[in-house]
Amino acid sequence: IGFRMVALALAATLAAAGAAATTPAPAVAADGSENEGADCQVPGLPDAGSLPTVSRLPDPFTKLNGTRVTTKSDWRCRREEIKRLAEKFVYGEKPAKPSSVTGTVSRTGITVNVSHNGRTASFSAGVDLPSGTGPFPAVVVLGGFGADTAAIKAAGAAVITYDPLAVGREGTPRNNKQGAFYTIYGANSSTGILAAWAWGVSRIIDVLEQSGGGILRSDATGVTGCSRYGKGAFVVGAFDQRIALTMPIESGSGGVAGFRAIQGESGAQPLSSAYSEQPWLGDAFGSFTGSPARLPVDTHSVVGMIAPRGLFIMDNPHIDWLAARSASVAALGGAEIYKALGAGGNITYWSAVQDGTHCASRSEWRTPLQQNIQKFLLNTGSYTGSMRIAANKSGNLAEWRDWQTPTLGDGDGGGDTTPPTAPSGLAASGT
Ligand code: MCU
Repeated sequence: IGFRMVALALAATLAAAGAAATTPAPAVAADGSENEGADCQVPGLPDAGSLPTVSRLPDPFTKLNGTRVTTKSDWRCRREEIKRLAEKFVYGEKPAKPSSVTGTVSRTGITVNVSHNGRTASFSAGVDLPSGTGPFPAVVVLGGFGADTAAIKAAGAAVITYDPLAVGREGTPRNNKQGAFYTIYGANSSTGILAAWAWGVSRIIDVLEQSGGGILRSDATGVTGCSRYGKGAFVVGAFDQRIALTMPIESGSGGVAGFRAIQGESGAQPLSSAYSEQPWLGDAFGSFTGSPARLPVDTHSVVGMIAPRGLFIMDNPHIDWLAARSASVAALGGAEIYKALGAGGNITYWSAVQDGTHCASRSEWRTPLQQNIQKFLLNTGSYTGSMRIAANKSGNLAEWRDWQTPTLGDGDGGGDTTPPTAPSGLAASGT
């Protein structure tokens, strides 16, 4: 194809985008940042010892000062509270961008060099481009199994092959954690390896942003992975608002599954097991494995950290250990946050699948996977998310909450008559 054809195709695309006033902006942070609430004034967090027991899902809409979120724009700083609580009690702190991040992007790979406080570390990732002319959106695939990379590429997105273990190793004791993250922040950091993996993906996006975007776009990144890497994909998406599409697969205990619900789900991996099997969760989570009802945040609120961005949760209802019923509770609870933000169509939960093999490639997911990529990474199509919950692992949200979902105004705090002033992006695309 010559330049002229590309130019014509581009012009046609732009014209189509201009004509379709309903075409949503990519669902990323309004300001394009990793964490847009970093400047929020958050009251002091509670101490672990003074947390009340709350047997149902804590109300995600009640702020630390006891008042409730009333407008969509209030969610920005409520999200920041949830982020800090989730760091303090569940995952450990995910530090902000280090003082120096450099690297390269080629058609086959990405290198990342980080230095901070006199310490340096490097890691790399693979790039596998789809056919066609770039620049391409990309899906970061954690680990080497369970993700349908052929379907991702056929949908028009590149695959970034990321080995999380280079950034946060498994098989280490909690007081001697290893990998690039711990080279920078110390082997006795209390941050768990899921947050370390998330930090690594954020540094890859930093490099994409600096690369000029000739090969891979930095404003259209997705993430996926299965099992332990599904736990990782969930945390990656929750902790970086530059991720437009989060797709955890069979993430189980320590992933999407609600911590409170796991306690009563027959056969589900107990929290004590997930905490001790690997240093996935932060060290502070150790005091909650027997009493998750003391946690001020549960995973429905972590789902809410992803809202209103694209979220496609895939689960396997055939293996009890994978805690799919508890994940459905978290997805249903988190979907209430999406609805309140006017983005109910941006979340999909799908556990109604035939094949019971762990991390199998499933034909049922191929089409919705591609539709999610089209909607959130390519900005095309008219996909609307939904709940496809396997009957044998279907949680009942009504049993898990005593709060109602508020009708949030569009305003900046001055009532619901003021139109939103955010430049782009935060605009809910599910309506
Ligand atoms: C679902 O993810 C984990 C699970 O939590 C572990 O108990 C098990 O050992 O491994 C699963 C996994 O990552 O399988 C690939």
